[in-house]
Amino acid sequence: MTSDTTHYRTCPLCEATCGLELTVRDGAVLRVRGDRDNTFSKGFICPKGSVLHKLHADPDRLRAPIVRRGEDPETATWEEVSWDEAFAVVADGIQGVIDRHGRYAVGAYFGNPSVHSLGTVIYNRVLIQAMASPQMYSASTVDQMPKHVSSGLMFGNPILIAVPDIDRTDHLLILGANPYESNGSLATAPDWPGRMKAIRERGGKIVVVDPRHTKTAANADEWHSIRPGGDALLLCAMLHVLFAEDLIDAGRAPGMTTGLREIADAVEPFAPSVVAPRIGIDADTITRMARELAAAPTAVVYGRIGTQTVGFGTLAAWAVDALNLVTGNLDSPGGAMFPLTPHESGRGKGRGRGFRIGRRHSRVRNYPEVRSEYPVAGLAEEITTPGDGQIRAMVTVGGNPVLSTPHSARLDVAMRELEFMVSVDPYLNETTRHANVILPPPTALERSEYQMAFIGLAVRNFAQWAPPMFDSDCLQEHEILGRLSLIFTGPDAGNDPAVIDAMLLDGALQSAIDSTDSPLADRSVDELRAIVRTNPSRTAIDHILDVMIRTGSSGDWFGAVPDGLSLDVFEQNPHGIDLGALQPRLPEALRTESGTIELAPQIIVDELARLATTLKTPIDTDGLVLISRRHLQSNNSWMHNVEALVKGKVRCTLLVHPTDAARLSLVDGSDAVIASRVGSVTAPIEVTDEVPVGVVSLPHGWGHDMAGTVSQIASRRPGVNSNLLTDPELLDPLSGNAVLNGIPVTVVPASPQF
Ligand SMILES: Nc1nc2c(c(=O)[nH]1)N[C@H]1C(S)=C(S)[C@@H](COP(=O)(O)OP(=O)(O)OC[C@H]3O[C@@H](n4cnc5c(=O)[nH]c(N)nc54)[C@H](O)[C@@H]3O)O[C@H]1N2
Ligand SMILES: Nc1nc2c(c(=O)[nH]1)N[C@H]1C(S)=C(S)[C@@H](COP(=O)(O)OP(=O)(O)OC[C@H]3O[C@@H](n4cnc5c(=O)[nH]c(N)nc54)[C@H](O)[C@@H]3O)O[C@H]1N2
Ligand code: SF4
Ligand SMILES: [Mo]
Repeated sequence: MTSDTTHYRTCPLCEATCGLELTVRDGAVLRVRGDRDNTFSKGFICPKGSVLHKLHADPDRLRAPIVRRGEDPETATWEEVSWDEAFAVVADGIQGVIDRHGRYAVGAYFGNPSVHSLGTVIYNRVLIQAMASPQMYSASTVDQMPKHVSSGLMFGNPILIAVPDIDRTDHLLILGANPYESNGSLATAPDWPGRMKAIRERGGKIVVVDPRHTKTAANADEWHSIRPGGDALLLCAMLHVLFAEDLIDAGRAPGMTTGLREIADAVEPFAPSVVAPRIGIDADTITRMARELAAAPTAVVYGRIGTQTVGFGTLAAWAVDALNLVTGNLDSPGGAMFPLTPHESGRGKGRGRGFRIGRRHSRVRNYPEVRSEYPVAGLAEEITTPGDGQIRAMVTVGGNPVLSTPHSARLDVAMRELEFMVSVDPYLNETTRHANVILPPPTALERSEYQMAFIGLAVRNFAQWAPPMFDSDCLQEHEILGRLSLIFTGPDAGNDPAVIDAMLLDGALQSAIDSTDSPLADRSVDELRAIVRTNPSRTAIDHILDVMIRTGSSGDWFGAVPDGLSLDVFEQNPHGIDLGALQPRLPEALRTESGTIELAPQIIVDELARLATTLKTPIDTDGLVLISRRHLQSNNSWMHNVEALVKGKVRCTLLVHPTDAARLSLVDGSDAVIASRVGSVTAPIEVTDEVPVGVVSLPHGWGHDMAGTVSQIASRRPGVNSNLLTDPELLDPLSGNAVLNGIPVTVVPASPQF
């Protein structure tokens, strides 16, 4: 007789952090359901979460390190090796490149899942430090970098991001986000649909700005189709209305804010009547949107990827917070608020060193550094352009830039030129086929789960931790990164990553002991380390997390605070711990030099002037532009190998408006060639009035027909890679973020229609 066991943990696949209930029988997961008792998600789950165990069981997933034999990634064979052998090959390869070309010749790319795994969130930093190379890249520059820059400039801290308090707001203005499919981003909330419904049920209003009539738009009170790339203009016009009509109410913020007057002047050129013809939303509507925002008891503007992956992305990200501020809704319930996690202290003096970009510049294109990274759109040319500092080796961690970054055909070719590459990844895919060695991490069921990055973006203060459910054949991801770090530190560092674990653990303890008014002032690192390590089943990463939580905002401070939190308390609360609604955190959380919210940093004022100059160019609404889209059953590029998620109707289609279809002789269901400045793809047409005239849409993350990859299911429905069309020379200059929306394209039938 076998008995089922039940396990609770957080789904790590997207930002929503849903609680899952997994039933295990005979060592295998029988069923995954939403955990009804989860204090945050209350049973919500999406189709991806319910197949988490299928990723675990996927026969194509790597379970041991593999080493490539053969030069050509399309025809190479791969050999399974032991972990020690794999690291020996990596050490040789990396050391060789460093000896020949210096350490700046080694670059790294960190992808999206590396932000969803506790091991990588903490140990990526160690690896980056050990590499000591300026050639750092990540998925941030095809995603949210504009928001980091605007937060950095305004609040002094690029990771202090204001999230919409959707559970308490009366008025939600959403731009460039489609949480009905994405389940939300930079606004962690399980069950966005349910929370949006609740806004309307309590008499609130939802307005959506999106070129496409998305499912989110269909569930709102109003939808306004905007021309791709138009959000900065729209938001500046709304600011213009508020200043012109004297509707400014800085709420809690007036004494904390500088730069209001400068912004009043800087938005002067953006009258709704001037902006309207450029964005496709009429002047009266713009004016009404601004007035309604000001009049609502509480209101919040929320802008996401559609507003940020465009040429004025940072300005749009800034304008979102500026509107929240000048309507009295920043740091205020029902507005945009700053989460407080249990793993950070939450204390602060309310000022700091501020935030800078451009402390150095990239080698080939002179792009400014942002958060110690360069734009991934420029990665290929850093590999192919000869000269000092040319990238000759790469490390990739949880990323698939050959599908996910602009003009990816060029990166695919560039990666062939590398002298060495190592990837930390569970799949042999479009990117990792270029690696010499692939080091697979454990699955989400084989590691501790704590969504460190995303609980810091949650619309409620909440956290959940769970231990591994299964043993792994793989090293834990922090051990993999630890050993990679030691390779960069040099042969003398040995190969036992326990040295790094101890350094991080002792460092965390020491800084807690040294913190102002620390209840631990008379305790020693040795004593506390011994306490943390008493539980033998926990890994090094759990020990570090335990210290962060015990000495964090709700911690037990090793007994000094009764009823405080520790990992033990999390273990006793498998459905997660609710820490209440978001609370005002300003001015303490500010890190600007002035100790104020800096509404008008010079960089922003200059960028507003640059935006104003676009008002003088002739209006060009001819031609087609391409935008991206997400589907509930995809997750960027890497979950198309699960049958349950890809079966049914083909999803990688080009959406075209009936008028454009008729004009261009495009027939629903037939193939068309879509071409941009940099490339072309052939995809099936889907005629729909979901997209407006002049706009076409392809999803990203497809194109699984490259030779040399292993994905039996994905390769049967490969789709096409939309990033063969995106242009690497189109960037948001302040953040280096790629432009992924509003790409000029032409579309013609694949075979002429007569
Ligand atoms: N199912 C699923 N969920 C996911 C992901 C996934 O791939 N699949 N990916 C995850 C990741 S990594 C992220 S970052 C998040 C992203 O989450 P979201 O930001 O919600 O992303 P999208 O669903 O792509 O929605 C972006 C919307 O912007 C619109 N848009 C395009 N151009 C413009 C423009 O110029 N202005 C405006 N106002 N709108 C525009 C698009 O039509 C689209 O509806 O989703 C996460 N969740
Ligand atoms: N045109 C267009 N392009 C886009 C977007 C768009 O909207 N339009 N969206 C962009 C956005 S928001 C993002 S975030 C990027 C994503 O870009 P990337 O992060 O580069 O790509 P992913 O598809 O998320 O690839 C994830 C990789 O991580 C691996 N992986 C999965 N789980 C783990 C794990 O636990 N550990 C490790 N080490 N690896 C793991 C997978 O096998 C896969 O190789 O794509 C961007 N590209
Ligand atoms: S919405 Fe996101 S976190 Fe929730 S089950 Fe789906 S993939 Fe997982
Ligand atoms: Mo993303």
